[in-house]
Amino acid sequence: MILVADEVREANAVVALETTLIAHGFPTGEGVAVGFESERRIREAGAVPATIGVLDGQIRVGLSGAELERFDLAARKIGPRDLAACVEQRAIGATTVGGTLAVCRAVGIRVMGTGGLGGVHRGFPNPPDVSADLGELARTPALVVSAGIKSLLDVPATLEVLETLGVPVLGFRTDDLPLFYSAHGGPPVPARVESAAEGAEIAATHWDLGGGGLLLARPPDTSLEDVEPLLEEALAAAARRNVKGQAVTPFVLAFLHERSEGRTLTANRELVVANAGLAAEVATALSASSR
Ligand code: PSU
Ligand code: MN
Repeated sequence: MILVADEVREANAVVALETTLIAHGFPTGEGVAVGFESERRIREAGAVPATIGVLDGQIRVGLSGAELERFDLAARKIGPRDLAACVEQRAIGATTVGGTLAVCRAVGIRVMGTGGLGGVHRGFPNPPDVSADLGELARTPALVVSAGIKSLLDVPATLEVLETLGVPVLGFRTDDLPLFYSAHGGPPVPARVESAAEGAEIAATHWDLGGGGLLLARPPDTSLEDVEPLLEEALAAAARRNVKGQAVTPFVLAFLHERSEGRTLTANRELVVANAGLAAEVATALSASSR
C-alpha cells in the first residue's frame, strides 16, 4: 500500500514534501516547478527529497519527475482522514501537511518542509474549522519547517492550540513568529534557535522524551508587509461565494496571487524552496548526530 522509492529507503537524511501545495497552492505549472526546485534545493544540501502523494492506488514516498507532474492535474486534497479512501478509489491524491505527516509516521521520516502550516481559521467557532495539520503534527515525531502559520488564519489562536497539543515551536533566528508572507509580526516564539543543528538537537531530545512533532519557523527572505488588506478582501470574497472547508485555502492563495500581480506568488515560491533547504540541513544534522 505504501511504496517507498529505493533512493529514499537507502538515504540517511530524508526530507518529506507535500503535494497539496503543488496541486492547489499555485497556478497550473507553477506548483510543479516549485516541487522540482524544492527537491533540487534538498539535494544541494546533501539530503534526499521524498515527495509524498497517492497515485494508482498506492501511497508513494519519493516520486519521479513524470510522477510529480501528474499532481498538476485535478488531484484530490488529501488530509489524514482522506488517505484510505483515496488509495481504495485509486484517485490522484495530493497530501496536505497533515496527510504527508501521517505517511511520515507510517514510514519513519523525521523531517518535512512546507510553506505554511494550517491552523485555526479566523472567526472560530464560526466556522469551527481547524486544520488537521495540527492534530497530525502533535502525534507524529517529525520536525516541520515552515514560514510559520499561514496568515490567512488566526495565528495567535493556532499558536495556543499548538501549546495545548504539546508541539514545540522554534523560531529560526527570530524571536517572533513569521507570518508566512511577512518575516515578522507574529506572537513571540516559545524558543529561538540559531542553527539547523540546534533545531535537530532539540528535536532529538523532544523525541527521547516521547514527544511528537515540532515546528521550526523560518522567516521568509522576501517580506511583504502590506498583504493584510488583500487577505481580508480574499476572505470576504470566499465568504460571499460560500467557499468552505478544504476549498478556502486554495481559493485565498489564488485570489492573492492574482490580485497582488504575482508578488505573493514569488514570495510563496521562494519561501517554500528556502524551507525545503533548511529542512535538508536539519535532516543531515540529525543523521550526523549519533542520537
Ligand atoms: N503552504 C503553502 N501552500 C499551500 C499549503 C501550505 O505555501 O497550499 C497547504 C498545505 O498543504 C496545508 C494546507 O496542509 O494548505 C492546509 O489546508 P487546510 O487549511 O484546508 O487544512
Ligand atoms: Mn479546514
